[in-house]
Order: sequence, then structure tokens, then C-alpha cells
Amino acid sequence: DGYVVAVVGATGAVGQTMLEILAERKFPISDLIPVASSRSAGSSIEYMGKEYIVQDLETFDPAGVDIALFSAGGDTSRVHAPRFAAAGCYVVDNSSAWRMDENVCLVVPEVNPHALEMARENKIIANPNCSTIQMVVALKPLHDAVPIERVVVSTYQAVSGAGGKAMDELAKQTGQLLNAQSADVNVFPARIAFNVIPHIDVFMEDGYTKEERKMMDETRKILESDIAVTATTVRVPVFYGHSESVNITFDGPMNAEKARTILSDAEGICVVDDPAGEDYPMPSEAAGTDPVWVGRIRDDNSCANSLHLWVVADNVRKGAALNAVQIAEILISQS
Ligand code: A2P
Ligand code: 11C
Repeated sequence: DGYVVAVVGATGAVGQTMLEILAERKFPISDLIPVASSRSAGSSIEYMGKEYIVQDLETFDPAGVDIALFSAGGDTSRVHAPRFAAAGCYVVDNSSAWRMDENVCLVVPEVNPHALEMARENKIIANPNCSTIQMVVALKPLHDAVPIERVVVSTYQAVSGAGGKAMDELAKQTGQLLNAQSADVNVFPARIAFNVIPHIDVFMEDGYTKEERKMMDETRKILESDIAVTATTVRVPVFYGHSESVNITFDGPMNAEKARTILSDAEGICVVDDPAGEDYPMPSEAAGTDPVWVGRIRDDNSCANSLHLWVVADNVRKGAALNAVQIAEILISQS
């Protein structure tokens, strides 16, 4: 016994990790259905030692599916998530399509599991953007202790956030440049190998990118607070693991020592913060792990009641696949 689980986008970078995490966490599955585009329909995927045939999303009938984990892009979700929901299936959607819809909850299990209440009716649950997830996991316990007034975040985001083709592009360009060839630029707006690009997703009229807008809007929705948030999001030549420099101003007394104690006790967080031992979180160590890693916790001496944090997490796991599976775990625990 167990649940019928569909993974939509099963052949992609996040979909593959969803399958790994479902297996690792022994999610109770009676039938697994991998779904993708017509390009990969008919091919097979392995899950816990068994082969499953990939179904074509366009023609797939969701009747009988209990939970679908979607990670196949916003356009795909906009069309197909309502179709699955109408068939009575819970959809945990990793795209940006539904996140800011006022009838859809945006959930990080460590932060706002209560918001899932809303999903009982409309069945769609939005998984936040990866860079938002790891930041709100760190902000929430601090915000509970002393309300946050303002957050200034700068990100250092891995290429896996942009999918499988983006990872191939970093690998290929690195090889080309080390062999004195010119780099082929296809996925990113500029060369990513041996470079840093202050541009993720499209630019909007106000000069911010959509990735920056997501961090600002989603943070307020998840924390259910109108705290001021401003972001600069940057792509770096790292395969897995987003890093963030987060500067926080509180509405009352807060300091590094207090924050270190709060964060050390918080769910889903590991504090690694030992300047004397030169120990701090890095994507090379966070990759492949589940926690949100926090370090470099220090007072911002330029401003009262302000702190700096350095926050690192595996963007494909906690930032996407793991968070979605954790949401599914709560859904089945309530059913
Ligand atoms: P496919 O392999 O058939 O193209 P990534 O984020 O690594 O680029 O992966 C994207 C995932 O989303 C893949 O599994 C891809 O399937 C899937 N996908 C993309 N577009 C569609 C679509 N129109 N319908 C169904 N699945 C899609
Ligand atoms: C990135 N954060 O690293 C993006 C990827 O809204 O789910 C996730 C985009 C999203 O490129």
C-alpha cells in the first residue's frame, strides 16, 4: 500500500533528485509514474531497482494519482497543474507559476506548514524559489525572536538552478577555455565559466531581475509579514549549492551571540561558524546534503540591531526537490 505518485519533469535535474529523495526517505509509494515531454516519453527511468516508462504529459490522464510533484517549468504547470488538481490529485509545483496566486499556498515546512490548510480545497501547493527557501529557513527563527525590519541579500547561485543544460554549459565552457578555445554561450546571457553574472531570469522595468523580485515577494508571503527585502542575485560557476550574504536589521535588540544560539536550535539548520578554525559553510560541502548551513554570523557594526549571515544550501535538494517531498510528507500525514 501507499500512494500513487507522479513526478512531472522526471527526466530533469530537479525531477531526478525528487526520485532520489523519495527513495531515500522511503516515501510510501504504491505506484510511481514518471512524466515528461513527448521528447522523452517511452524511455525508461529507474526507481528503487525497477524500471518505469516515462509518460507524455500532453496525453497523460491524472485520474487515480494521489500526489504529483511538478518540476517541468512554469508554462507547463500553468496548463497542467489545474488539470491534475481537477482530477483530485495534490500538485506540489516547483515552478513560479502559482507562487504569488492568493489562492495558492507557498510553503516551506520548517517555516509555514500551517499554510497548507489552504491546499485542501484547491489542491495546488507552490514550492518557493530555491534562493528564497534557504533564506527564509534562516530568517524565520530569528524573526520569531525579534521581528525583522529589513533584509538585504546578495546571492551566489549555482548553475544547476538553471537546469541540466546549464550544467552542461559550465562544464563545456570550462573545457573549452582550458584548451584555449572560445566558449560557446547558449544558456546563460554571458560566459559563465571563470566569470560571475549579475543577472538571473529576465530584467523588469524597475531594473530588478525576476529572480530578485521572487526573493522579495516570496519572502514576504511565506513569513506573512511586510518586512522590507531587497536582493541582488548573481550566477557563479558552481555546479551545486547556492550561497547568500544576508544582512538583517531587527526591530529590537539582537546580536550575533543571541542569533547563534537561536539558529543552533532551529529546525533544518546547521550552524558552522568558527573563524578561528577557518570553518564556514561552502557549496562544495553543502552539495548533496539536506540542511541549510549558516555561518559568518556577526554583528553589523554600521547599524543598530543588525547582523550578517552567510547561508548555503543545496539548491536542487532543499531549494527544490527535498522541500517538495517534505510538503508531500505533510500532506500524507494529514490525510
Ligand atoms: P524532457 O526531458 O522530456 O524534455 P531541466 O530543468 O533539467 O531542464 O528539466 C526540465 C524537465 O521538464 C524535463 O524532465 C523535461 O522533460 C520537462 N519538460 C520540459 N518541458 C516540458 C513539457 N512541455 N511537457 C512536459 N515536460 C516538460
Ligand atoms: C536559479 N532560482 O537558480 C533559479 C531557479 O523560480 O523556480 C529556480 C527558478 C524558480 O536559476
